[in-house]
Amino acid sequence: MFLSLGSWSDTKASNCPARDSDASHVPSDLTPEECQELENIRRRKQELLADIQRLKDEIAEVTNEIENLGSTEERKTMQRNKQVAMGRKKFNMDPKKGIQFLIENDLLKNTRDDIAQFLYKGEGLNKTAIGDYLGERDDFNIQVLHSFVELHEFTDLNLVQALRQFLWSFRLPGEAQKIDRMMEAFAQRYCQCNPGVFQSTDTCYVLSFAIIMLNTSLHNPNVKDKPGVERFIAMNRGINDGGDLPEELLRNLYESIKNEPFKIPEDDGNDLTHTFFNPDREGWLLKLGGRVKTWKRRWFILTDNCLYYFEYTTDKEPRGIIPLENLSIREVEDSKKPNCFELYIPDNKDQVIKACKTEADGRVVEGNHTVYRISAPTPEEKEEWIKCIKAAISRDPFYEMLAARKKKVSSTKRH
Ligand code: 4IP
Repeated sequence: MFLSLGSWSDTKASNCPARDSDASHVPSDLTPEECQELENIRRRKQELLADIQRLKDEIAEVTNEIENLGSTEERKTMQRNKQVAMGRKKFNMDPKKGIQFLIENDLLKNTRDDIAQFLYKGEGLNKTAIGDYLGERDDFNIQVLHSFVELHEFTDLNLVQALRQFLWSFRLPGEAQKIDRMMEAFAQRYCQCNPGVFQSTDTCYVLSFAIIMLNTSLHNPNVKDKPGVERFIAMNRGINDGGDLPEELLRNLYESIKNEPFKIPEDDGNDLTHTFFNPDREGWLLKLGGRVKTWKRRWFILTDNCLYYFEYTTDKEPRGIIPLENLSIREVEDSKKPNCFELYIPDNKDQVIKACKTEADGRVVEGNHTVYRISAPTPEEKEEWIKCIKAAISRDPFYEMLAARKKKVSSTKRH
């Protein structure tokens, strides 16, 4: 017999337990057995209802948990992104502190490879800051530098292509020691990826610089004397451990740079161009002629270990160029002009100083000076000029380093 749970309207048996709870729906003419069965059904119904309620509660609980879980994850991700952004900002202001912050907050693993990867991806990072971090002398930073360089793939790229990639991944710092370390690492990696192209890492290093300087000479508007390919080839004679590099290779590299200058990350005006061409000092000075002793007012620019002088500040071509290599500077008294100093060759008072000047007819000729006597407008300016020229003469570690390597690769005998 089937009884619809909600359709009982009466009950006959007053002792029927089903009546207690649902009296108005229990038919009155039920037998005790039917009544018992009804009671069982009623219990099952209640149990089922309880089960349904429990399930509903459980579903609600789980749904709630899922919802909470979602928002916690989201919150966590948001929090993490926020911290990463903060870490990047810190890195851009102070690379070491930024890295430390990211490590302390479990956003970056403290291993050379993870940090190198982070810098290589470079997302949101300032390329000057990357260059500063990679250029640090600290042992760990040097290890990171090597891991960073190893992330670059140079196989089958020519040296210019590899340099393009490398110099775009961060900004080469202005400091000579840093440049040296980074270019050394670059040269090692290039030679590792391209065995047999160069006799030694030093050759690759020296040629890399020859290319960087060529890039400056060809594309910096301040440089008037644009070297041709023959000069570039001549400049690089003997650098392959005493032997010459294949001319075709040099021609290709020259053409590549000529057609497309290096793209160097710019953000604070401290790029390679500035490293080589930022004037150390400039200003008006009086200069005494070499053979004909006339004083001329000239605009002097001290830069790139050279002293240039111009007739007017706006002149594009200098009247004269005095390379400061091997020269010394001293204060002198002059009967006609105040605040004088002289550039001279130490221990050789009769030798003419290596310099060039432009004649009135436009010809470029060698200078005739055994000394360059110069008068500054004030004693203070004299002091400043002497200080800056001394600094330019004595402290040029980068050129010294490069010269030393060049000497090394040029003097090595090939077997
Ligand atoms: C010239 O005198 C100028 O002083 C030149 O200076 C100087 O050349 C010449 O030296 C000197 O003869 P005049 O103009 O009176 O002829 P600038 O070139 O700045 O005009 P330097 O070598 O100093 O540039 P000598 O050595 O060429 O005589």
